[in-house]
Amino acid sequence: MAALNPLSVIQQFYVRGVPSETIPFGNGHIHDTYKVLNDDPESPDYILQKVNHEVFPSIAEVMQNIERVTSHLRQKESFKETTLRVVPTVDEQLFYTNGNEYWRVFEFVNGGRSYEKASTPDIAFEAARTYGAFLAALSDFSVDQLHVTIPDFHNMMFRVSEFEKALSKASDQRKEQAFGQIEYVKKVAGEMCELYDTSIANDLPLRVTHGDTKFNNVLFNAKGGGLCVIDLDTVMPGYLYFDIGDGVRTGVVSTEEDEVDLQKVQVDITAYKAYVSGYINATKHILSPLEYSYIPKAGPYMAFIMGIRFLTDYLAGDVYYKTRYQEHNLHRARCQFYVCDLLKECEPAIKELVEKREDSI
Ligand code: ADP
Ligand code: GN1
Ligand code: MG
Repeated sequence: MAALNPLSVIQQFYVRGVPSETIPFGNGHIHDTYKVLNDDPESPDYILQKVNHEVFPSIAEVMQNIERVTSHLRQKESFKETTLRVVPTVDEQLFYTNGNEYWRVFEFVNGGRSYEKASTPDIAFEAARTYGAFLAALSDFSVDQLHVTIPDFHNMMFRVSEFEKALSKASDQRKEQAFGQIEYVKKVAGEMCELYDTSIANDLPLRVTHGDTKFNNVLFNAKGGGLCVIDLDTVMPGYLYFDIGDGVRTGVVSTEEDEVDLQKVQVDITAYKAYVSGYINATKHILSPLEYSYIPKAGPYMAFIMGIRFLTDYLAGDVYYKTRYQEHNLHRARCQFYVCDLLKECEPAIKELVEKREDSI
């Protein structure tokens, strides 16, 4: 079946004005994203996405979750104007499919821009405050209303077992290339699984989490204020430390997540503290003492889980993430394991910060 043309797909949606051009947009690893320009200045631009059906087996469930969560948020005064808006199809569906491709449209958040990382501590604070406010605003939304769009997404035991499966089937060449990273997993996986285990054993509250709080999934306004949280495909029941950790590993580190020159990879501890402070600022009215105690380990946990996912994909032959070259997933894994170690070194400083904050409430 021939691939659909984005400009013809947009006609399937209930859009206003005169959509005239589609431009590939953003740095996502999963979907194909386009900005749709509108020739009518009175009508909005749009975001059009060809959704990855391999990664998300049920697009209907993904879209139902997004619709439920955004409708809930819009009932709250401070989220009315700043919540992602799904544009339905002309026949009032949440997505369009020809049976082979799956497409959806959002209103473009005007004036919204994303950052790959925190350029200043204020930006770190704001991103975290925005994600924290999102989580807090969903604390009165029952997790039972959500479909689990990717089961066991941040379950470390599951990720380790997927890694072991991929390792047992990997080519000798890929195993040799990844020798150092495989050894790293063998060394660190135990303590990471234990952390996940204790969250279950300790009954850490299951919350409605975003699930993919990469720094670039928050849009900012021109003054550097957090505006809107995007990329809601993985809003699922989860632990709060998943959301804090993903923001930390992407936002307060000096390089992209796939940096090859590890000497360039550094943690900005001031931005790190600002990130944690911003998150606590927005969530302190709902945080339990036990949740506070997991915050210092959130960054290392999420860096490790991303590292093991990238490594698993490398060993499996690059079947999940978009890659630009053959060793891309390996370089991502290598960088994330390095970040994991750097973030572990920061644990005492973050623990001290968290304990002080907790005392002051
Ligand atoms: P992926 O899951 O592939 O990361 P995203 O949904 O995060 O896809 O979209 C990719 C990029 O497109 C984002 O990083 C952001 O820059 C931009 N984007 C997505 N949705 C919007 C929106 N509603 N308004 C403005 N920009 C958006
Ligand atoms: C993917 O879609 P994007 O690029 O925001 C992935 C995340 C990873 C991230 C790593 C559904 O996120 O879990 O953290 O890449 N999303 C999915 O960059 O797997
Ligand atoms: Mg994204």
